[in-house]
Amino acid sequence: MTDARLAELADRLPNLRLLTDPADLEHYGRDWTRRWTPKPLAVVLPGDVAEVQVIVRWANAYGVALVPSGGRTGLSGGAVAANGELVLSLERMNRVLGFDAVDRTLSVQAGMTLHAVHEAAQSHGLIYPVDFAARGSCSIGGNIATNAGGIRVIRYGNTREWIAGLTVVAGNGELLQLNRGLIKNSSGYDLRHLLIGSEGTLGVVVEATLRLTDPPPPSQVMLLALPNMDALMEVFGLFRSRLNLQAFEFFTDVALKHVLAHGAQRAIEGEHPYYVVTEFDADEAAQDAALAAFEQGVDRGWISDGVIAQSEAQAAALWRLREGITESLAPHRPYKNDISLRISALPLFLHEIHQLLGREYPHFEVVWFGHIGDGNLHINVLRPEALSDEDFIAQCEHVTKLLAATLERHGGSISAEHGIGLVKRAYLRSTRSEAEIALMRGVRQVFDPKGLLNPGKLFG
Ligand code: 2HG
Ligand code: ZN
Repeated sequence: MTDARLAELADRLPNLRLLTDPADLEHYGRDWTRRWTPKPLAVVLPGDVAEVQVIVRWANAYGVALVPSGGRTGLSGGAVAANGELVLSLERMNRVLGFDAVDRTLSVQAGMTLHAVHEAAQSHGLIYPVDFAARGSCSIGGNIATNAGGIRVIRYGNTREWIAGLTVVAGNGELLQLNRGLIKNSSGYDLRHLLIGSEGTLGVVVEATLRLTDPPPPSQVMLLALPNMDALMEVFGLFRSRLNLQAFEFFTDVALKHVLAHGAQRAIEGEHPYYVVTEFDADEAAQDAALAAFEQGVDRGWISDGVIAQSEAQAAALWRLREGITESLAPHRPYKNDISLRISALPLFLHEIHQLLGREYPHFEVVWFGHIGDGNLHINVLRPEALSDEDFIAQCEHVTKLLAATLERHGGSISAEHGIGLVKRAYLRSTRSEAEIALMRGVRQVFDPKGLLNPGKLFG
């Protein structure tokens, strides 16, 4: 080993997996953004908490920056290592630590995938309800680091709601047990909630105690075609007032075009500018209510067409139309926006932003989709083939400035669920005041005095 510091770390931890092969550096140094060239110093894959502590203390001794790393499915560059950092991958720490039937909690290591967490919960007849398309690859630690949301937030809330306790290695290597699974705990600052959404800048989440809940009643999935954007909010109001919604997601005809080209199956014929996939509790009364809501939507001109899944396979096919969008757009190297507003602010905002994007992006294909029931829009701008990445991003950044200013006026957020990472750090000020940012920096300083945890992320 040429690097004496790494050699010393390897000496101290004989069982540590340490990778320096160029292919590994590339693999572990990037996330789904694909915008930065990975350039980590090395990759370590500790096998337990004690090893993580030794690594963090070693990093402090040598002033080496660390990038905590989960499934690297992030879309904001939060797990990118492009500046000689040591990637600290939690991949090997992927076990269930315990289930408590009385507390209804599942304790897990941070490297477990979300899918494995779902399966573990299910094996006890319960669910961990946070869910989204990257479930097979993303890690629960990464979910916690970004307070991940997804497709069930409308019913169950974000990751934050489901974290009963966290075990964290702070920036100085100290081990913290935060909240210890308690439901009620009025004993001062709740540091657990500071860690959730901190994007690896305050500590390394090594273990989590997750709250589980009962599975939902049987549900039904419906796909609706809508004639315009105003109808979207009207139909949402209508369905929410009549049904117990589990999900209410939207996408445009442009998104549909891509997802169909990627192998999904068309479920509604004809041209329609907007679509909704909704899932709701479906006892007999609810089925009647759904039909009544659908008919009322049609009568008012808000719904042009619709199908209701008749089988689990058809429900999965309808969901694929929504969940397959990100993957279908990936070859176009999209510039991603992940914004949120109060639902009440959405109608006015949608009109303003529609005009803004129409004016500023006349030559780019713009794909709208997202969790409209949570006030969360994903606006993906596709790179025309003739344009270099650099020019494309520069043009998009110009529009993001305008978008951020509009969001600020409407009291929205520049990141709803993907995090700030590297991608959105220049726009943090549109969502957080100077005073808030100063406090956030102060908190970071306390947890990680040398600023070695994920430097450059979140604040820039
Ligand atoms: C989703 O909702 C994910 O599908 C990804 O948050 C969104 O690709 C995106 O912009
Ligand atoms: Zn999303």
